[in-house]
Amino acid sequence: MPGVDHLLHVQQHGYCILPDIIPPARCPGIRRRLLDVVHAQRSSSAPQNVGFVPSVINYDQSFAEYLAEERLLTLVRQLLGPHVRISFTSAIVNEPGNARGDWHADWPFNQKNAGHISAPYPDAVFHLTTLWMLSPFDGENGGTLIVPGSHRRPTNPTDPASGIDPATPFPGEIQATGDAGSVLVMDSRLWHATAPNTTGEPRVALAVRYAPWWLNLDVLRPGSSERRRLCDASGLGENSVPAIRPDVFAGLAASVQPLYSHWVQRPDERV
Ligand SMILES: O=C(O)CCC(=O)C(=O)O
Repeated sequence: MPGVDHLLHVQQHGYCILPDIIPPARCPGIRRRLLDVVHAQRSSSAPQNVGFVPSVINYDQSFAEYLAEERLLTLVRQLLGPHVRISFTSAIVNEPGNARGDWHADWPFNQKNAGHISAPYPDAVFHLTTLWMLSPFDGENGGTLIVPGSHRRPTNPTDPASGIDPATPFPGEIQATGDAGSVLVMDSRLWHATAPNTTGEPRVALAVRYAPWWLNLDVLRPGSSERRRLCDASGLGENSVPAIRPDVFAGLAASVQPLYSHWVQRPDERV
C-alpha cells in the first residue's frame, strides 16, 4: 500500500497493511521459533490443521521488541487513544489442508463469546486486531479473507439475526496479502475469516490485539470472577488468555512492558 494514509485507510476500509514492522531478515528465525512452540504447545480446541497457542509470548519472546514498533504504535494510538495495552498475543499457523473458516468479527464483537458488545453495537473503534505475517501471506497459503468496509456495520455474521451465512463467500471479499514482516491492522469489527492453505508449507502468523486502557479485559483471564460470572450467566464460552509469567515480563524491553503490565501473573494465579 505505498503512499497510502494508513489511518484513513483503517477508518474508511477497516484495515491497512504496514510493511516491514519486523525486518524481513529476522522473519525466518522467528518463524522457526513459533513453529517449535506450536509443535510443543498447540491448543486442542483449534480447528483441524490450525496450530494455535494463546499467550505465546510466555514461550518465545523473539518477536517482542517489535510489539512497540513506532509506526505501528503510532497508528494504534491514533485509533485508540494514547493509553493502550495488548489484550491477546497468539500464534496462529494455517497448516497445509486447513479448511476455510467462518466469517466473524473479533472480540468483543463476536456474539458467540460470553464477553461481547451486543449487536447492534455503536460505530466506534474499541479494539484492534493485528495479524503479523511471519510467512508472506498470499492467495494460496491462507492470506486472511476480509470484507473491506464491513467494520461500519452494526453487526456481523456471528449473530444469527444478521441473516448472513458465516460459511459462504461474501460479495466483495478479498484476501490480505503481504511480505513477511508486514502487519495487517484491522478494526476488530471487520468481518474476516481463515483462508485455506493449499500449499505444502505452513503459513505462520501472530495475532496481537490492542485495547484502550478503559476496555475491561477480565473476562479473558482464566480463573477471574468476571469470567465465571459472564460465562455462567450467558452459557457461552470465551477466549482464554493466560497471564504473562513474571520472569518473561521482567525480560521485556522497557517500551514493551507497559503493554503487558495489566496481565502479569499474580502470586496466587496459575498460567
Ligand atoms: O489466521 C487468520 O488468517 C485469521 C485469524 C482469525 O480469524 C482471528 O484470529 O480472528
